[in-house]
Amino acid sequence: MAASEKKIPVWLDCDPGHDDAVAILMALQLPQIDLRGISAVYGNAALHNTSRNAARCLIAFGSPEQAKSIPVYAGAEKPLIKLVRHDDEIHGEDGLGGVEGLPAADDPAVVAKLDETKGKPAVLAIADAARSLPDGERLTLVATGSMTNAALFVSMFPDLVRDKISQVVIMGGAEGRGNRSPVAEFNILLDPHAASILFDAEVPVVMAPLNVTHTALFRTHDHHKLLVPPSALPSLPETTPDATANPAKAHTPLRHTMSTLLTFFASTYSAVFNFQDGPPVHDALCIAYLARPEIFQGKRYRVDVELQGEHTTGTTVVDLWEYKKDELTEFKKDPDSRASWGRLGKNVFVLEELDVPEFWKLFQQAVDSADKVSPLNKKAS
Ligand SMILES: [Ca+2]
Repeated sequence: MAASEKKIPVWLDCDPGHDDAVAILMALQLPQIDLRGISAVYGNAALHNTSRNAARCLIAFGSPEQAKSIPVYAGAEKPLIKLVRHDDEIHGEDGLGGVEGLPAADDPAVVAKLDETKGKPAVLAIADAARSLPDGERLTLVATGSMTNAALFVSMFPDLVRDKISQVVIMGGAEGRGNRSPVAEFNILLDPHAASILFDAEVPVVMAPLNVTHTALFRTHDHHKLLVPPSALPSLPETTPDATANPAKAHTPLRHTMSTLLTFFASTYSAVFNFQDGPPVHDALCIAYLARPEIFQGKRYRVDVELQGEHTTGTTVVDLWEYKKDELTEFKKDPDSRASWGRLGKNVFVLEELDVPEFWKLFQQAVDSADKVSPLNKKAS
């Protein structure tokens, strides 16, 4: 990226979560991204866990300057209408099960980080971050948990969304498959009403669905490169013996932490979903899409969320065959207008393919960068 190119101002709304943690690391370290703030939402674990986990990841994966300047807010603790649920089975009870080396949830630095923003709702903070940008600049909102905070934000600030939000990039949904029901994906299933509100807001929404996130598997050779970067061991071959059978010692404490994070995630994905080749790092794709959109392919569709199905609540109904095209009057009028992304338009750009090796290059680049600034590495020296 040329020095003259502008970084993309980003707000990350998340529910860390192992894959959210990877997204946080990439958002902090990729040079294309200017992370302005993080908000947490209930989801993979309860809000008091996900908000602390967001602060733990910020402090561990960012530079000391980033840990100081980037705020962390606690957002919604429950869905708009449905009862709250969490996902201990995949992420452990506190949302970051099995991860070694992070600051503890009650570490004074973590507690202090959340005390800074106590009492201010996350949606107001997102609004302030958007408003604070100079004329002509817009904030990108990334949502990698349930869409509750995002739905509240677009409902409360429609003018600001039109004028100061460039797009909302989410991990969630699927074309025809599910992971927490036969056809519903977890983030949408948690709060389908919120997803529906967000999708019909007059702002471009980009969706990274299971169909594409399930291609970004953290495989053995990626694990080897994480443990020992090729720059430290130039002769490391592409295909090495099974890392899980005989793991190399991590080159740095940060790499050890990321290795334990992805190993735990691999074990639950293997146990629950029978993923044998490695866990998919769903949420990280949103950050990769912002940094390098050209490594993705996708298409704009009408997407509705099933709110009342007996077997299908939370399904993202992607109109692949354009059955609804006659109803999409705003899209027909002007497909470049903000209204064409709303209730009467093709409302979601759905990512469908990813250049997976290029994605993992971005991940390794972010880890290389984190290695230089992470306080985890300083503690050990
Ligand atoms: Ca997540």
